[in-house]
Amino acid sequence: MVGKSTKSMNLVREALAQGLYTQIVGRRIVYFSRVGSTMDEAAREGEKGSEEGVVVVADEQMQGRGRLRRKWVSEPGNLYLSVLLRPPPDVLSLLMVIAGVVTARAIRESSGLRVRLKWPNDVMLRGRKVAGILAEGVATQEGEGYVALGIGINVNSDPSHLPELAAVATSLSREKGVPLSRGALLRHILQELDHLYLGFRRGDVPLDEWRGYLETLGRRVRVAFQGEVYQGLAEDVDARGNLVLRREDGTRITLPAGEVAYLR
Ligand code: BT5
Repeated sequence: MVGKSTKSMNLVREALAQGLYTQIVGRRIVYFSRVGSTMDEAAREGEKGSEEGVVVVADEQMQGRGRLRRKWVSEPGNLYLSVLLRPPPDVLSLLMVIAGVVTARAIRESSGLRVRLKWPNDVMLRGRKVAGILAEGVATQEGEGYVALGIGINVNSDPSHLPELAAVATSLSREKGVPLSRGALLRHILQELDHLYLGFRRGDVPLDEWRGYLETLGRRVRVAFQGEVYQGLAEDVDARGNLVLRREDGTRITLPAGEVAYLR
């Protein structure tokens, strides 16, 4: 069952036009034409005890964010959403796996474009970042913790007019050459997320599909993590989504997160 949103708006109306077939994700959709960050709004829903599956979507964010307080440029024309989930504790890295697969599938289904993933959370199209994923969790002793799972996708507005993003960012429409429907993309995201999240609650994680999207594997990389820099071959990911790095001296290290730079 999908609840009705409280305001009328094109993006959500378009997403729901053909029906939304989900059990959890999108039970309720909260829409903002402009918001600080959908992450904060999803967290607000989490704090007030809302059921999981609430989706917060915005046309524009004034304080869109990435990891480590970095900025996520959030102009109108793109898709910004956060989903409130209440998974078991300690699964943030697995939710990143799910969100990566969801994003890759939804982009392909709605545009035909095939993205790759740069471990852990960058969604890449022809070597440039087209989307980002962010999971923020709050654990409580009473077991009422929650996760806000955020996805930002450059759909019709290409942030590469900004000097700092010119070389590294792109949008779906720029790569496709035509404007794309944000509503259709949103619908695919919600349906794929619902499907994979239901599977996840039964213990299924689409690790092999995720591996297949990961452009990072098999490459020589430098990874910055918590003030240290590690260098080596990105050999594999383990069952929790951690990166397995084989260092030049042959030893292996497993990294749960970090900033990857490719080496030649
Ligand atoms: C991410 O962080 O990639 C996660 C981005 C998550 C954004 C969504 S939008 C909906 C929800 N609400 C929020 O406030 N956030 C989530 P990170 O790996 O830290 O990447 C951030 C870096 O990506 C920045 O430092 C820039 O270099 C680059 N960047 C910023 N805006 C971009 C954009 N629109 N497109 C491509 N790259 C961008």
